[in-house]
Amino acid sequence: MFFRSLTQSFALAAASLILGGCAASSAELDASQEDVGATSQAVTSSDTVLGFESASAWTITTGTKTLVTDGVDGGKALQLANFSYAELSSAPTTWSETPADSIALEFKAPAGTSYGTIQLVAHAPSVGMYEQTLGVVSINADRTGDWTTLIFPVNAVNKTALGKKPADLVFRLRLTLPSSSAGYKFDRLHYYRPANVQVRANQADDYLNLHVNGIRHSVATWGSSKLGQWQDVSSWFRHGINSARLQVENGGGPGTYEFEMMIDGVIVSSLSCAGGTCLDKEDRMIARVDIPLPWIDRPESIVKLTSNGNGKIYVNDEYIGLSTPATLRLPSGNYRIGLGQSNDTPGAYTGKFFERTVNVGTGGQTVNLTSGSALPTQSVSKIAILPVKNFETEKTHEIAVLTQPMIDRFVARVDATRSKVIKPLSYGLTDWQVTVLPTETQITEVDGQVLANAKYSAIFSQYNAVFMLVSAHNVDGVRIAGTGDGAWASGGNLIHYPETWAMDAAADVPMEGLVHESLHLYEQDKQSLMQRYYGIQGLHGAEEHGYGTVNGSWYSWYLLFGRGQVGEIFDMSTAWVSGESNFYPAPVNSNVDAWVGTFESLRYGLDSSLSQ
Ligand SMILES: [Ca+2]
Ligand SMILES: [Ca+2]
Ligand SMILES: [Zn+2]
Repeated sequence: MFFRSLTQSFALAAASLILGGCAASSAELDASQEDVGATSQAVTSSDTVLGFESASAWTITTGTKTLVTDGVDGGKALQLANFSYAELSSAPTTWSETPADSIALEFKAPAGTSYGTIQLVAHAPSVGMYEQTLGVVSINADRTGDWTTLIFPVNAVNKTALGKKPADLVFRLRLTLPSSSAGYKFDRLHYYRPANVQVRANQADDYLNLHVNGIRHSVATWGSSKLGQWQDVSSWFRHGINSARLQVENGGGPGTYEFEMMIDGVIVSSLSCAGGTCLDKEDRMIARVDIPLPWIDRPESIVKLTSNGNGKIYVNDEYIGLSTPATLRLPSGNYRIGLGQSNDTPGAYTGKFFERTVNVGTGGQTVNLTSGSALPTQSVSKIAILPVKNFETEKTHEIAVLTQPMIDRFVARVDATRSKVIKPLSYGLTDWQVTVLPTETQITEVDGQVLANAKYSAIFSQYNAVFMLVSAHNVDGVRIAGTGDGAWASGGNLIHYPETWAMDAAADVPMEGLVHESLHLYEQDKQSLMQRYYGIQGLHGAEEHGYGTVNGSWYSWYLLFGRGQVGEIFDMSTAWVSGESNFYPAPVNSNVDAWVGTFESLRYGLDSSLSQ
């Protein structure tokens, strides 16, 4: 195809020059190559002309013409500067490709270019095409700062003429643009044919995702009805060369996958764990494979994201590793684009979240993510506090006795934890509605179960979670050995919490232990309801992700984990060995394979069936 033949012909030209003993730099090679081409053939190769690989393949009426390396393919693009109206004409060429209904030109204007028009004209007298205007495309500031695709229609008459493959084909670009010393760039004039991309997973054990240009898409999960089905995923891809990375994560038990990708009916990738290419481990990424893709044509738009005050960008509930202001190129389609803004000063956390539903078309658009109000609370989880007056542990059978001051302190600190940590950590998207249940007289722990009593059988249909408060002191106020040193979360709906962890600070101080256990509820919820991977070791994965030296408290880790902003790379999965401490040395924030954490679960609340 065009892309490949261009590279080959260019490489051959460069090699012949080196044989001739020319010790030129790469910049000089281009000029020399043009001389060779100009003397040896009257018709310049269409790869050279249409690929803008040679400055001499195009002539200009005015302005400054430079060959630059900021191109979209073939290594070079043509840059034109210092003109306000100019006509850029190609050397006569022959174009052997079968015509399509439109022709695309890749174009890049300096950021902020406020107006302009680009007209494409084709001229080939041998087939009766005389100065045929194919179309005019307008430029505005939204459509600047990155490459954009200008599309010109080819009518039936011109299509027939071009189909005769004339040897005297000349293209002219008539440019009306603000005079710029930075210049405008042109590359890859080509027939535009939107591609159809499909994927299929025959096996997914457990989460098989395709990350396209840094945005995660689920192909299939264990047991999903998508297994074995071809899915049209054309809308995941933007124009040009896409970065596509297959990632498979294994929750438990065996882990494997089988994946195929097809472009326009041709299989371009067929991958599986065969041959031991999967990491045979649980609770981590077991495969990460970059899939090299050919150039494809797809509708897309430059999308400039701005905000009043910067913030972290989310696409469809997933952090994408970027902050505003940012310029993205997104495939056409509908997106929920979010922005998280926060003050992360310890003890004074704040957080708010903005979101816009954006219909991405073609060309360019600017979206101010803070133009509306921050989102109100999205989910309120119903929490019951169950104080247990007399608690008999399985271990010692001694009775731990809870006092009213213990209950009061816990209730106050639950509220401080809610308002000062959980709410800002979720960017204000989640809240708790807390009910203090009548104090239970006595609970005896049986097989670790604390709510086995029949009277509690319906409690989880009324509350999303129960925080059970138990004492660690006997009736005389003496600490019972071996109790009160730990809290635990189970089943995504129960936290067992010791009074000792409430009595260690004032009533208005959040409880770090409760933040931890609450995040366990959210991650358990996320795993079971949302079928999502939330990172190596989940909430306990701080060290595995390089956060081994958090100063003073784990709050900074909890903020990242709760907001889905923990950077994970495949190397962390290979480095981490369960039960050992050869953890990843430092956090990773660039070239991240997956941003993990429990943002979605916090946003939508515990057990969505109850909280909506
Ligand atoms: Ca090029
Ligand atoms: Ca598995
Ligand atoms: Zn834990």
